[in-house]
Amino acid sequence: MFSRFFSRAGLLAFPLLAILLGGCSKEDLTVRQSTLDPKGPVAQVQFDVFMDTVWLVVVLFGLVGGMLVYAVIKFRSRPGDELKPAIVEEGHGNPLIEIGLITASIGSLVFIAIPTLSAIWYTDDVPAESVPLSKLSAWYPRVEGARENYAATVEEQVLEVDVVGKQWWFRFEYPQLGLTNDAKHSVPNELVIPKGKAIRINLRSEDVIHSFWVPKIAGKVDLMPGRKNHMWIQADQTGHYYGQCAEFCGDSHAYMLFRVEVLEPEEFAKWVQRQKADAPPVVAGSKAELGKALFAAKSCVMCHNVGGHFGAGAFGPDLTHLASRKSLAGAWLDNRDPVKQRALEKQTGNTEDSVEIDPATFKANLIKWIGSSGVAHGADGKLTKDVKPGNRMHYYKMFNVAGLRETKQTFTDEELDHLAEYLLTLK
Ligand code: HEC
Ligand SMILES: [Cu+2]
Repeated sequence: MFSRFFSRAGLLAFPLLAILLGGCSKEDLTVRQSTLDPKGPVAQVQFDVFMDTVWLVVVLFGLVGGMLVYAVIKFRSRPGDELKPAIVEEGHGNPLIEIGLITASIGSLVFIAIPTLSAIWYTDDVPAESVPLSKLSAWYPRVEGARENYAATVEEQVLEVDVVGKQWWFRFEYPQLGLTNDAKHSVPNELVIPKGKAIRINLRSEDVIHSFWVPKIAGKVDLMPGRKNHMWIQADQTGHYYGQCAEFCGDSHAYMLFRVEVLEPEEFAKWVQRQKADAPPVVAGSKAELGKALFAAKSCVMCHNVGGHFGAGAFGPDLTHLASRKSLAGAWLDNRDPVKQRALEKQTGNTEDSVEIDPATFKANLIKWIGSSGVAHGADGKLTKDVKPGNRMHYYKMFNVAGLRETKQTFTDEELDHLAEYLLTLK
């Protein structure tokens, strides 16, 4: 009875497998976060090591599987076997085969070890041969007296980016270019880099262990509290790339994403200038002006910096240029029109192509994010669902008049609307 059950289950397994494998279409192999579609030298080297291993394993599988099939056929039971003695003569093995197998195993290990070790050395730090073309003086002219200038002492260095992991978002700083958290010019969630240049990445964490991973460009190295790690990256195609924290780091780990925007070097220089600009003043009498007042009244200022408007907050992401970013809240919410974006990716077959930000989607995301404190808000009074469980904006414990309390805020629909209108002016 059981065997019949299993044979039926076996029959069922085939269509199930077919459905599962249906997910592996060619189109889906070039998805946004695919290590099989390298777009830079580090990812390429990592892909090559992977393929070396795959081919070796294919050969081993063929050899071992072939032997097995051969043995099964050659030594299958035949009529008359029952007359033969049940116990065959004991043997002591074949020394030639044993030595051969040991040598082949060592050979396979060495075959994998050589590319693996050389890849580990290659990916550790910017290789000397990449420095001449990538050092700052080679592509980012030093303009005496300009605000976006860098110090003469670093012109022989490649661009460095400090990546700081926080529960649950990434902060990027460019110390050589003056874009740092201390200078109130840090860049959250979207790393911007110039195309074709090797960049040194310094990794650290302000809380628990995280991991930096942009599958098409490079990965993964951990961000550790109390320890500095480093790696290097280079992207050889412009576009919008998708990254992810790759080390479990708590409740919202799965929502801790980030993006990488790869620009032509001239565009990158312009972007640096824009990052240093203050937010524009709000128009008098506008909804944005009401939103700005709410931003101060609702304690947003305690955690967020808005250059030129408010300057105290450093705990949460810098919002000075929020409205210029394609994603929100650790890149979990996308500020583009999802239908248009998907259509573009289908049309060009390239997930790095990106449509522009869609203001309506952006606004809806802002309202969803700010209002999602898990407490009642708005006219219907229903509990809202958390966009990111346990996130440090809605569940951060801080002192207020009543003692150590979680900062749960309630908002009316109108207040959310005004806050969103204000934030959308922060280009
Ligand atoms: C206790 C500190 C804290 C307070 C107060 C706070 N935030 Fe935040 N905010 C954060 C943190 C931390 C994040 C990042 C959360 C994440 O992505 O996991 C964040 C994220 C955001 C983001 C998304 C930023 C981005 O680049 O993706 C916006 C927008 C935002 N907050 C607006 C507000 C507004 C508006 C208020 C006031 C109603 C507010 N915040 C109050 C800490 C705070
Ligand atoms: Cu993480």
